[in-house]
Amino acid sequence: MKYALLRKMSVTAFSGAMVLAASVSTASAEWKGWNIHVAGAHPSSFAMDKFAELVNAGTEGRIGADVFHGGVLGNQSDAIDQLRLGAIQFGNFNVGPLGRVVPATSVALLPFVFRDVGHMFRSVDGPFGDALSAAMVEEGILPVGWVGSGARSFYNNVRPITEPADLVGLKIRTPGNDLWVGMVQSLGGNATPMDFSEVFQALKTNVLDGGENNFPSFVSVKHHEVSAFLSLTEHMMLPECICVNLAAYNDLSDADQAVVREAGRVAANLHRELWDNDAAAARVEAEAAGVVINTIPDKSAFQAAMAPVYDTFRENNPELASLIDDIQAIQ
Ligand code: GTR
Repeated sequence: MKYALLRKMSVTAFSGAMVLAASVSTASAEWKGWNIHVAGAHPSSFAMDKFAELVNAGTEGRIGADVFHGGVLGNQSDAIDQLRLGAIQFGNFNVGPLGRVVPATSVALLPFVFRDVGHMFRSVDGPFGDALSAAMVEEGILPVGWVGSGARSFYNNVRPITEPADLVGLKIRTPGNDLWVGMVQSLGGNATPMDFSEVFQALKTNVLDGGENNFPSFVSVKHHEVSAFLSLTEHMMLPECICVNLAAYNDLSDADQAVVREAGRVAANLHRELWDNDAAAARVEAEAAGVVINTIPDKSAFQAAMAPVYDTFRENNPELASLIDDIQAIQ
């Protein structure tokens, strides 16, 4: 699917939102916010708090936004459903779990689809991000701020990973998305989909050998305390977004809609500003706890081993295949 078409979808969806906004209610609305990360210990948590703070102040109480940290409102997949149904009004999601309802977002989950974090930001801040936003709006999810989440790498309790063969037979946790499972399987790993909240205990009791994540997430939920090796495969650089229930947004006045969009922009910027320092500090903390970290200077063997994931994706989603080419063409 080409950007032009998706852009058109976006404009249509947004103009629909504008028409609905004509019937404005001034009653105060309670907005529940879902955050998977623990309070005060992850850039996403600070960004979500900032979003709620700005929405509350800017709407002068017409919205009462409250963030529920630590995934207490449910796992990510359920939270996405709840947001679409309007049981919660905002949340921060990553493209992986979103892929179940918005297949276009799974393009950003393909291993090594972004060359580096800068390439990911240029993609998400440009037409590719617009395309994802438009596809999400079609499903009742309005992104108001896109952020990054560094790079994800494998960690485990058996051996350092230096080549794909090192993953053979390891029981590796994945979030819920078939692409993630396929990626681990392409490396010979035993992929085990599991909710984020269950991974710590599963690592501790050796139900899992390992998982994969970025430094802030690895450390904020203490996986570094129950993992021996972290290998910098940096196989995924996932965009994440602060999202709002489209219907709740449509119920707002034009002025309050502007407050929500601006809060999303500021909160996303805060997340981007905090990320690098937080990731560096988390890495230091992991090393101090004894996690042995190894780099992988040449990742081409991993890229080659994961190539079948692309073939399967293109076969299953022919209408999305051009988005892969479009990302790869971005300099
Ligand atoms: C984190 C991400 C979460 C969630 C989690 C996981 O890095 O921010 O949205 O996807 O990883 O592994 O489940």
